[in-house]
Amino acid sequence: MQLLEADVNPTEETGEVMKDDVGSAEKQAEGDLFEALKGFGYEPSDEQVRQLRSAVSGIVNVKLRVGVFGQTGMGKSSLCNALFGAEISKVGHGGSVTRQHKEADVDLGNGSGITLVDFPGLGEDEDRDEEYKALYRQEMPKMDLILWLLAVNDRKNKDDIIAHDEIVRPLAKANAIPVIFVANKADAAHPLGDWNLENNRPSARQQRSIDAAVRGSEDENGSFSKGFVQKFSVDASEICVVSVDKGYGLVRLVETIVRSLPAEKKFGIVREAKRETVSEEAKKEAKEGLFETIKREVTRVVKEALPVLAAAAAKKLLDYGLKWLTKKPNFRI
Ligand SMILES: Nc1nc2c(ncn2[C@@H]2O[C@H](COP(=O)(O)OP(=O)(O)OP(=O)(O)O)[C@@H](O)[C@H]2O)c(=O)[nH]1
Ligand SMILES: [Mg+2]
Repeated sequence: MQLLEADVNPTEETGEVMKDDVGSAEKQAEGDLFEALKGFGYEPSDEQVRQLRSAVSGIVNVKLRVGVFGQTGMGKSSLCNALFGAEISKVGHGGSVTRQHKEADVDLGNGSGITLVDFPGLGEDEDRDEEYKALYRQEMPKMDLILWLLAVNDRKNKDDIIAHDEIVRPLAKANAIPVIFVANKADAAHPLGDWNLENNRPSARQQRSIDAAVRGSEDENGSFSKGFVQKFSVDASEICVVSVDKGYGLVRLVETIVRSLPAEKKFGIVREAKRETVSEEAKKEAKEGLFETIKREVTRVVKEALPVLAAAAAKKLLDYGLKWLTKKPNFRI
């Protein structure tokens, strides 16, 4: 029988083979992969087994580092809580709580999980700006993703623009790190108290203020005030409007994050994000990313493997239910 690559659809629903031994996820994955290869009549050599083992370990133990930038009070801590259920640092009640860069791990065992890194904003304490810039230069290139917190009701972005133009944009570009702007506090957009409670979204009037903050606005004399799009020279599609308080826009934010990450990292976010923030679309994209990654690794190690064999092995592996990758009981993508 000839297998065509087009026949292998990674997102097709398949039979469920759930295995309960969450702790030995890596062993399980390995076993499944070898079994899958053997199933197609391929017997990997000892060296290939060793390399596949290390490839599987890399995939299973993917651990993302997420850098969270933003001025004090923009909602960095609140967002991390809302997305990952993790304390990056204490949520502030007036004044700055984040005095230095902090790390918080959401670790689900086996060294997997996510590391959230809190970067203090410039301008908070001018004596420390140079110190903070040095910290950005040193730590930022280690990140897999940058989330940049802004607030739609705060258009004084001078210090953020400096940090972005001088340091973050060039380093992000050089290291291919996606930067996603999160325009928070949609519920606090003008006019205050106008939130559409019925549909949990901004009212039409608030939406106009939000659009002005994001895309810029012209006053009656024709003078233009820049929005985030012009200030940070980004496309409006790279800006996610949210209200962490209201749980608004988080699903779209997770979709945007997943879309922006390379194939091998997409799954790391979907696995760690709270379930209510992960859409079917995000899961599908993460699963496809996983499929591509396994296929790529099998092809790299088993050089003589035909693409159809690699694809079939990857598909077979995904068929096992992915429990070894999710490490969350009852979690399915
Ligand atoms: N109205 C409104 N307030 C919010 C929202 N998200 C966060 N806040 C409030 O903004 C304040 C600051 O939030 P934090 O999450 O502590 O902000 P932070 O960026 O971590 O601040 P630092 O730790 O000081 O750098 C808190 O009082 C939050 O409750 C939101 O979506 N809407
Ligand atoms: Mg904080």
